[in-house]
Amino acid sequence: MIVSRALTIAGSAARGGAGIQADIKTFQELDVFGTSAITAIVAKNPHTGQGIFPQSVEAIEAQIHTILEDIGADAIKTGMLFTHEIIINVVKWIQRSGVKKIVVDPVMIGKIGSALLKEDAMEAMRTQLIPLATIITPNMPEASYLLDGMELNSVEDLKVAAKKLHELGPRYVLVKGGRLEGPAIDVLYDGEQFYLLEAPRFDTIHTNGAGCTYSAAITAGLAKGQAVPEAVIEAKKFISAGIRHSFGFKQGVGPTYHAAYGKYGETDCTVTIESSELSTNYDER
Ligand code: PXL
Repeated sequence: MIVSRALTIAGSAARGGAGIQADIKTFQELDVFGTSAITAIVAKNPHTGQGIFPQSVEAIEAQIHTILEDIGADAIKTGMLFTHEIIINVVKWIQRSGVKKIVVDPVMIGKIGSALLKEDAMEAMRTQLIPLATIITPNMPEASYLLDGMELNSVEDLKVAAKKLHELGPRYVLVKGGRLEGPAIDVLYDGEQFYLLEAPRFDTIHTNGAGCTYSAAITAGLAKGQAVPEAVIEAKKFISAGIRHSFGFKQGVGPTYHAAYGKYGETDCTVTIESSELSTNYDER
């Protein structure tokens, strides 16, 4: 039997909805064997208030080495990397691995505003990791941060941002419009055309880990041999079902429901393809 394999290099979110935990649940739901290298542990100590516990480069290297030696990977996803040192090492290990399907979720800030990337790590993310990516999956604040504070207020702005981010070197860019009003529209760009992915907006605060889950679903699709647009379209359905059926537990922002797509399916997503030539030329703005 052949089972596709995906490796996530990301933070552990002890609450179970985001980070490594979201990735592994998503891989499992999509029938991909998941492995993980934990870069940092995110959980709040009640006595000291410390909320992020980075792992040593040795510990991260040990995990990646063991996984690649014993299991291998058809696709790799990166999530929270936190420091400059971790990023430059992850870049080196990815290059050495020979794995070609790389999903970079440029995690910077959590839903409740916690900094998941140090400021001095930004440049290595932009100039070293992002150029290696098959696809990057920024949300609007992350896209804006990567583009020196560019304001994003509309789907047209998402397209402009996707074009500019494509110049950093990834093969595809997915800018997620979750923070706009109206339907949940994301823009996928491959250098020639835009794919506008539209799903209904659900009225819930429980979206912890939505970005992690979405990019993990893309990674699972790529691991299974899907083309990038196909993987992104299925991932959009996966996360849309997850948000449609999301829930809260005792307190705080609850998780998306990782089993929802498998259990209930999702049909309410549409895709529109546009040539980038026909859309606004951002050089003239
Ligand atoms: O959703 C962003 C995110 C990514 N990675 C880890 C997190 C979070 C948010 O909670 O904890 C480890």
